[in-house]
Amino acid sequence: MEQGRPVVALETSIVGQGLPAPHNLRAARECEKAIREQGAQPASVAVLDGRLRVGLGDIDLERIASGSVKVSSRDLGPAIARRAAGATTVAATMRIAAMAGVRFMATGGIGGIHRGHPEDESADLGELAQTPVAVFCAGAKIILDLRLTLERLETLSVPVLGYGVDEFPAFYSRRSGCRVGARVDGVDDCARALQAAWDTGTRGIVVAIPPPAELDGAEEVTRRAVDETHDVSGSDLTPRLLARVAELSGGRSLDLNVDVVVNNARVAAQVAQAYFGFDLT
Ligand code: PSU
Ligand code: MN
Repeated sequence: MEQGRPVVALETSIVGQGLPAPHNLRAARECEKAIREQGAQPASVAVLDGRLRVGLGDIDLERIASGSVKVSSRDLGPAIARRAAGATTVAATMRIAAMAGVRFMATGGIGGIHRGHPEDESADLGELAQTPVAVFCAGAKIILDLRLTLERLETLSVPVLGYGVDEFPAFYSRRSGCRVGARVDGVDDCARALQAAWDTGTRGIVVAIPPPAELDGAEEVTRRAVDETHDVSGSDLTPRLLARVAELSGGRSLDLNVDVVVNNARVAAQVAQAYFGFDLT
């Protein structure tokens, strides 16, 4: 940051809980590489040894991969106090990134409101309402109720920018049937929209990027996974659903998942470069 290089934060709940080995570490390493290739600085975020960490080494990533607790915003205090190895969700990563002055982060998909369980709403949405970080993602997985999730983001006044698209992507699919709030075309247009939004009091922003490839039958597989996890609640639900989608798709969802996250990381780095290239006075 001192050198004026744009920093892109990465969440680690995808490494600790979202993806199984070896896909989890591959996703983390390839995201970091993609960000570096754009001339930006990756900073994976976690809670380790009682400290908030912005920027991890490979050994740290391996610790997260080999056994960590899922840490959302409200879990930060207990995780620090207990010196837990904490893998941060989008919400916790945003909070920590903002504390370090980092405004860009990438992930696969944001959390949201669960299908058939509108009372189960990810803390990612509330964090977006209050923390000034742009979250680059492929929308949200169709394990969620995308329509309700977007309604909630509108209520919370969180901009949802479609990156070259009018439709909100559904992670494994370019189509969701739901419109984004506004469309941006290309790196400069996106960077200007972010700057103008932050200048006018906006805090969190969702930049929704269509996936580079699609998973056939994603909707069907998701329906089954949702049906089979009715007994699961709380923070276990998202990891359980993701694991079941992976099983039911014969592992096809996993490689695509890595490609999606890496693509989002690359776009985040490109937009961060453009943003820091502007005359910010
Ligand atoms: N969506 C994915 N993969 C993930 C997650 C979401 O496709 O790994 C993770 C992110 O870290 C997100 C979290 O912030 O799940 C949301 O969990 P919850 O619904 O418990 O807030
Ligand atoms: Mn939840």
